[in-house]
Order: sequence, then structure tokens, then C-alpha cells
Amino acid sequence: MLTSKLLTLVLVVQPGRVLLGMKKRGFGAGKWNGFGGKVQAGETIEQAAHRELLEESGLTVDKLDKIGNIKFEFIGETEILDVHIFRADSFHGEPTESDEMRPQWFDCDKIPFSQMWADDMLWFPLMLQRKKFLGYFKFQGHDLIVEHKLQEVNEV
Ligand code: 6OG
Repeated sequence: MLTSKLLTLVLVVQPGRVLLGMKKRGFGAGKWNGFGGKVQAGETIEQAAHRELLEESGLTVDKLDKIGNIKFEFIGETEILDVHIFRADSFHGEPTESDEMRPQWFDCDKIPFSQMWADDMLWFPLMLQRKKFLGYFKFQGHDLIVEHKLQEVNEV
């Protein structure tokens, strides 16, 4: 039986650039990604998104826009990752390295997709254009997408 795990992912975007973090340990180590993690018991998805953003990047934001939801299946694994994606266009604080992430700004035309999860190059363009989307990706291992769906929606 497949079970599902709730996760968050936050992209901090400024005109022409996006903040990514190099994941230093755990799931996705060695890849650039937004900031996020598991939703804990007793918190909402949005609370978890704020908490993980602060823990991993040192930043707080007044407002998170819900922009996407992607479900990830890994062949041979029973847990679906149900990732809720947010975008923030302003922030407080200075990006600060944590045990888990090393933050760095990237120009929007120099996003390091070859060092990111393979799905990102498909939905980042939508995210950067403030479009909302729903997706499903089936991975074989951590590098190969064997099936996927991605659709733009009016509301996530
Ligand atoms: P921790 O296990 O560190 O949370 N995540 C993904 N992000 C992208 N862009 N693509 C994927 O494709 C992902 N799978 C998981 C969700 C893991 C973090 O990694 C994100 C969380 O922010 C497979 O607590």
C-alpha cells in the first residue's frame, strides 16, 4: 500500500534572481533546491513552510504564495512525497548557512538545473512566471523520471 508524506518547499524570488540552497545532508544531498521539509504533527502546511525556511535559510517572510503541489513516487518505495510548493517575493534577514543548507542567489537565466532534481527544470519556468501547477512525477532511482504529469491550474 502507498502511504503519503507531507513536505514543504519554498522558493524565495527577487527580480531576476532566485535563492537556492545546497543540501548538505539527508534526502537530496548534493542538490540545489528550495527550502523545506516535513510537516510535523500539530502544525499546518504553511506553518511548516515558514519554520523550515527559517531553520534552513535564516529568512522570515510575511507572505507565502501557494503555487504548486507535486506528488513524487519512487519505484520500489511505498511512500509518496506530497510536496506543497510556495513562493515568497520579499523576505527579512540575511541568507545564512545552516547545518542542512548553504544558500546562494542564482540569476534566473543561470539556474543550475544539472545539479537539481530532474523535475525542477519542468516546473521552475511556471514558478518564475507566477503560474500555479499540479504535478505527478514517477522516478526510477533519484535521477530518472519515467512518467510525469504537469498541469497549470487557477488555484492550488
Ligand atoms: P527533508 O527530507 O530534508 O525534506 N523534495 C524535492 N524537491 C524537488 N525540487 N524535487 C523533488 O523531486 C523533491 N523531493 C523532495 C521537499 C526534503 C525536501 O526536498 C524536497 C523538501 O523540501 C523528487 O526534510
